[in-house]
Amino acid sequence: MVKEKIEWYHDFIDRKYSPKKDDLIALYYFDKSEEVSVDDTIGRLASESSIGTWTTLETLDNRIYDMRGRAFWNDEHLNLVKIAYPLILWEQDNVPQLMSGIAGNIFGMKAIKNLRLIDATLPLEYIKGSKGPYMGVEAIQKIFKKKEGPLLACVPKPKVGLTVEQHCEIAWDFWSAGGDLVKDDENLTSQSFNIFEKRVEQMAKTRDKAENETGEMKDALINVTAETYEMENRVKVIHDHGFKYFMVDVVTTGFASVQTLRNLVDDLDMAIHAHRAMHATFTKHYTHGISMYFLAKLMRLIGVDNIHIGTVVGKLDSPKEDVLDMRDLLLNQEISEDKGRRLAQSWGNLKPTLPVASGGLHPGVLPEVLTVYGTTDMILQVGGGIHGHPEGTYSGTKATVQAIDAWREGISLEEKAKSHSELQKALEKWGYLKPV
Ligand code: CAP
Ligand code: MG
Repeated sequence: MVKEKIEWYHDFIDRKYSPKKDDLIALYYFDKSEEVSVDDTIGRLASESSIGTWTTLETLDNRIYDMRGRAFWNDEHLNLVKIAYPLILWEQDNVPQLMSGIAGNIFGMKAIKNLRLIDATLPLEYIKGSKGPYMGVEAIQKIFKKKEGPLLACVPKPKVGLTVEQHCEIAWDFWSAGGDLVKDDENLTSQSFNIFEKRVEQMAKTRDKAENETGEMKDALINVTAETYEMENRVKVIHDHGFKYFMVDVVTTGFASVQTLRNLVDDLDMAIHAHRAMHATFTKHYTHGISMYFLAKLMRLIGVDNIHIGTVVGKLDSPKEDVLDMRDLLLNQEISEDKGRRLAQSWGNLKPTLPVASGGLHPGVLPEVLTVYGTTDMILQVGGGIHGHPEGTYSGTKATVQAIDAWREGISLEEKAKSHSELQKALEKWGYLKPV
């Protein structure tokens, strides 16, 4: 008796295949288990992420066979593989569905010890179905009426625990000293000590007062993170109080929620600030998980207007090359391939997303951050580095603005500090410290 073929993983390898313009191409790093070969591994990846399962099927026909993913390139030394997927596999404007394929079951396969989704080229035909940012970089002019950035944001600290009154006092000090955006912390939502609706109401009054006093436009990144219907309600509350921005924790709430919120903003004429809390659970180790780069790509695709991408010098992990790659990904329309780090990407008509540098910043490191970023199309967020100033939030904000001015004027912080006591005091406390 001839033994029937049990599995068909090698059908998913085709090194002669040249991808079509409309194929979606994913780039993975993998560590295989000892029992399988490289081809067994990449075949499994292409199979389980597209049409296959562990065995041959009597239900397969030629039409479906043609829809399979094809591992068409791999590098045995670097453990990299590229897989091409026909467009028909993917539903446009459905990021959860995309991730259930290219970042789904394959991560759990016994044959694969480690797996990292580094990037995927999303074909224009696929991108066409997505909205992209509603405002993005345009928020600088549209909301704040400024010619150029950076915008300055500040998160009241302690992270949680402040009452609405304390929160708004801090907001007042920050706004009146020259700041643009008061940001909620990622774990501040609507707790007993600081109820969401009350915060929004008081913040709106404080904003109006600050706008009158300074003649500048002020806004806030109030956190709507919650159950999805509740988030929709919260966005509407924020909108009804005249804010142009809201914030959401995009990883903890999930892709579907972010898409739902994005669908609201065209009518509300609002921008979305994406906080990435929890991303490091799957982005931090380079041999496993999903890259922050690809997460940032998905967020521009869905259409957040701002997203945190790191500081290089601050308290949270953010290697310079990663930050610069993400800056370019968010701000440019055409991205070229860099072997093993990123794939080519065209963004078509999708607007750019504003990158946000945040985490452990203070006046002494701001010029370096601005120089690394090399653009004013960005947001600087400073929390502890403002409220930890020896004279408090008002002077801390002044010192921060002075540090940014010094960078603009091309003079050193010491030079600027000679005539600006707030900056002088900030430098006395922190110097050029890079927090760990
Ligand atoms: C920064 C921050 C932000 C992080 C997020 C915090 O506060 O509010 O959430 O920057 O990280 O809670 O740590 P500080 P990332 O300014 O006081 O450090 O930007 O890397 O996503
Ligand atoms: Mg925070």
